Amino acid sequence: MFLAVAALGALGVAFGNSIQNILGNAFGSGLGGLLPGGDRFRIYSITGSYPEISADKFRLNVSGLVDRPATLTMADLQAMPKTSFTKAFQCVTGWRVPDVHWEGVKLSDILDSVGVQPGAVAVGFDSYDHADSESLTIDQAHLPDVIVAYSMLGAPVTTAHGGPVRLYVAPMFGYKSLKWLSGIRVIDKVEPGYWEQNGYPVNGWLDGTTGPSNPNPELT
Ligand SMILES: Nc1nc2c(c(=O)[nH]1)N[C@H]1C(S)=C(S)[C@@H](COP(=O)(O)O)O[C@H]1N2
Ligand SMILES: [Mo]
Repeated sequence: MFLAVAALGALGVAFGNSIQNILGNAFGSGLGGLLPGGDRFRIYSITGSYPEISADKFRLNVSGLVDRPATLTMADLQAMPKTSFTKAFQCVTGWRVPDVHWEGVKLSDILDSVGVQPGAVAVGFDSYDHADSESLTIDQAHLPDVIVAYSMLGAPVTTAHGGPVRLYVAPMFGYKSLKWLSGIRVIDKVEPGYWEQNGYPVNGWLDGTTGPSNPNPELT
């Protein structure tokens, strides 16, 4: 198990080094269809290991430019209105898993519950891995298919997939869907995360456009 995880970690580092090539290939080849080995998840961890957080110990810190900072437990999340839908998961490198069932809480419901203050421009996300991070503009964060997910594939999100809780940003490539979510910070500017610092677009829309607003709402 340790070796397998370490090997995956090395893969992640290799991706980081040649990320421009991968991007070029993925965008140049019509994303998906032509690439080998479709329809299954690859497990990514840039650290080469998984943070093990039990559902009991899990806490989600919501802070920054909000009226009521909060520390949410799993029970708190499950008590909030549940959103569920079936949508594909697509990595920018070409693999794609269709018809994944997702359950969780809309990020916008969490933001509404804490009260976003004037001056908020973006939302930053932290991971229990202390390595990856992400952010979205405040408009992107309010899209109805951007969720804080506690279930995927019909079961609680596994540790490998970023459980107990991961982000799922349906209209964007997989790298935006931060695993092992530990914190949500309402902030005054977009903060490019690990994958963006290595060359992926900050606005990771599935159709490859790179502007801040959703070019193609019906695509997802
Ligand atoms: N914390 C963390 N989140 C992450 C990653 C990662 O390495 N670490 N990889 C991203 C990338 S590039 C993809 S495609 C998906 C992969 O999700 P999976 O490992 O559940 O297949 O997770 C995203 N979220
Ligand atoms: Mo990815």
